[in-house]
Amino acid sequence: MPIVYTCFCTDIIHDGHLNIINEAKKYGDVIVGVLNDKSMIKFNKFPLFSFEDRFKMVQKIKGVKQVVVQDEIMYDNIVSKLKPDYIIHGDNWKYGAMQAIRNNVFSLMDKMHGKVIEVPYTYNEKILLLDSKIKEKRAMPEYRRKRLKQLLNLRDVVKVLEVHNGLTGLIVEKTVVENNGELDQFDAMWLSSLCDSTAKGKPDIELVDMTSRFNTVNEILDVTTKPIIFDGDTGGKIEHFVYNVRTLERLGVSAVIVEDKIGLKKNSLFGLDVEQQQDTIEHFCEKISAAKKIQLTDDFMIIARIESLILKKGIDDAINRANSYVNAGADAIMIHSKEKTADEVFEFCDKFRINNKTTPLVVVPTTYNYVTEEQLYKHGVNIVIYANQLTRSCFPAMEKTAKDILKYHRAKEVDDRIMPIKDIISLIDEL
Ligand code: SPV
Ligand code: MG
Repeated sequence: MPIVYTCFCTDIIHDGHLNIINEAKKYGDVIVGVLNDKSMIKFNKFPLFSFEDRFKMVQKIKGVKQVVVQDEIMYDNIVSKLKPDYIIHGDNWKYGAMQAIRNNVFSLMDKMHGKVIEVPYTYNEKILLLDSKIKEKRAMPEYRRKRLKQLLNLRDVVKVLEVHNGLTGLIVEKTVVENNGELDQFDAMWLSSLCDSTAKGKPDIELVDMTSRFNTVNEILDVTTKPIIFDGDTGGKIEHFVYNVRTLERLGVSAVIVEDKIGLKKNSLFGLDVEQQQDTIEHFCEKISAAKKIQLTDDFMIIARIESLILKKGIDDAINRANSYVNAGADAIMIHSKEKTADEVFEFCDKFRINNKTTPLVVVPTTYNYVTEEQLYKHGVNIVIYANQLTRSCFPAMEKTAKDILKYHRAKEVDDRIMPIKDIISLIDEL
């Protein structure tokens, strides 16, 4: 019997999948691949259920002869292993980033003299409802909150991009690119205090109060499913910080990063140009322990941010602090630097990793932006935060538009470089 292969990348089986199986049966023995977790993530579909459960779910479908694991988004390995006569897929892969998969399958099957069957994607009320229910589930606090810890197990480097409102949240949520035959996307969102303040026209000095910051969080939670790392600045008074940790955890935020400074906080990128004071190790450890004590779930992370390199206190001070903060209960360490090279960050990470192989390391390569995620990974980094790039890209674009409308006394000249209204509307999902 000829072999008909299809791959499922789903948490639920609906009429659309059953339709594919029924079509597939007409051509031969049906083998279904279940995409593994690591690949599901690159596909922008964070699995709600374990791989084992998803595998069993497919095994139960009538008409499926065999279920296998597909461990790459692209089909090269699975095709060379199974040598299918047919590959069958819904025709929805003709659009967006999935076109890369379609091209890959067509070229592989061409070489093998196999055939690709495209079935019209089944859209009906029931399927749309199921899809949106799954999406809603991913947005629920109990699923979203633990996702950062899950990602740390699934990803070499967890990639995080700055957000400061619903729209930037949607960009992080939905942007998927094809690069060198791979699909990729951001894993999580960084709710930067710098960008949240800047969006409100305010300086980054803990002036925007927590009520306002939580409003931003809620705005983003409302339209996204990806995990949030909240920039908690200094955390303020310990007695206040614990309340804010409780709120963040309840909302479904995955982590708070709290920095070891006290007094009037200024943005770290000012370095020694402004007066900034580092907290004592003892007091900051107290802050970390108090937050860990108040936490209710195992999902939430308290990440301790070390400002020693910003304040030119040296690597040894940073390492000493990192070890103390981990002992006080910190779930991860963020090491910040405003140098143009990554040298001091690499040195810190290498030294830290001599005695600590497991505590996740977080970096923010704003000034040493030439460094790649892979280079950072080689030095033991687990989370890379692109902390302000969306704010910095929208500001000059908006300013130029404003200037040109003033210059030409009409909007025609700016139209070619701005987003068509139609595209804006399609970015926003309707319920
Ligand atoms: C932020 O994005 O608000 C940060 C990172 O805290 S930095 O601006 O580099 O201090
Ligand atoms: Mg900040």
